[in-house]
Amino acid sequence: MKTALITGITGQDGSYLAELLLDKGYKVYGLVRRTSTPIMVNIEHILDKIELVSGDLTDLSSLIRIMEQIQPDEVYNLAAQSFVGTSWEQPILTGNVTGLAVTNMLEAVRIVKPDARFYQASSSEMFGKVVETPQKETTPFYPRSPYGVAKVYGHWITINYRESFNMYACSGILFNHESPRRGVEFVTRKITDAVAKIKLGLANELRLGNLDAKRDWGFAGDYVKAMWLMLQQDTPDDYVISTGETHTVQEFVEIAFSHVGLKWEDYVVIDEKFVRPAEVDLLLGDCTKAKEKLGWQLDVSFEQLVKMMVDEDLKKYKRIAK
Ligand code: NDP
Ligand code: GDR
Repeated sequence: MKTALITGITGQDGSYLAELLLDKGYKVYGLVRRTSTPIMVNIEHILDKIELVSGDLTDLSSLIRIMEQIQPDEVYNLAAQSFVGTSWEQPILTGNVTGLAVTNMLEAVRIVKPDARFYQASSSEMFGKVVETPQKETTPFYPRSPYGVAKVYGHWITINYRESFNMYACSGILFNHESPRRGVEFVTRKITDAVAKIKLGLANELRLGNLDAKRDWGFAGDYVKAMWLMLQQDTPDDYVISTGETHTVQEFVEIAFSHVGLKWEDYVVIDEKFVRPAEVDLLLGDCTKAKEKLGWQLDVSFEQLVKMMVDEDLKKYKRIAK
């Protein structure tokens, strides 16, 4: 039986990855940080099948202790301050957790279990300002937020440990991926949550920022399969994971509202508060390498994703109303 450690297990991706690894017969450990009120909503249904270990990405001693205890075959580093908007409000924390702490994880692996395979959650935010489209593994980075800058650090330190210490370390450059488990501050879930509330008479408007931004949005359940595949190859490498389609925030809004028979123009209000100091205008990924070398493929389309998220939020609010 293989053993895996997932950091960020309480998040969207951590929960889907834990399910995938359990299905494959892994013993799954999840790193969780201490909070006054633990929020386990994404992993509640698998709590009896996984083991949680207490630590923090910024605390190397806790990571070393955990690595010694678990001796994992695979380490998936998904933990991060992952919200781009917050990265302007907390740039130093974001730099510490999303950037520098990747070195803590790599050091813990190098010191305790150097033959463990390591996955780093890199991001299309590293591409930032449009230099080339579609964006692929060789496209130069031009990050546009403290979050993007921190991810570039995490990306390169992962490559550096691979090259310096011959570690099996991979970086997945994942484009936006969403699901009903997405945090409600991210635009997709913010939209589907509001659409459900409006439909059920629980809200009457949705305040958004830039509707023109374009994103390459996929389904998180499809993307965690690529993480696993990256750690099963003969040699470690970096891969772009994307759908190869781009859509504006407005298109997402249109589909979500029309799915419940409403006109978006009647409810959406533009609020400058949600416009960012610097924007990433266009993300569109070319994942040819992942398709060819990993045999990775998508199952859920953009339209299916939007509808799935709206339907789940509708179900949630109907349940609460009962
Ligand atoms: P989430 O925000 O849903 O999850 C982030 C996780 O990190 C949570 O489990 C959180 O724990 C944990 N975490 C935050 N700070 C610390 C810390 N100091 N120590 C330990 N754990 C911590 O993110 P996603 O699941 O969406 O994304 C997973 C990873 O992939 C992130 O690194 C993200 O930046 C990256 N990524 C995501 C993309 C996407 O579209 N979803 C695209 C590209 C990259 P807690 O519950 O305690 O807050
Ligand atoms: P992003 O995701 O920044 O791409 O990062 P987010 O959903 O926050 O924003 C997407 C786009 O929507 C625009 N937007 C708004 N965004 C939010 N959150 N709220 C709004 O009201 C709003 N109105 C318009 C944004 O300006 C932006 O252009 C996500 C995260 O998961 C990162 O961790 C990950 O690395 C990248 O995707 C790839």
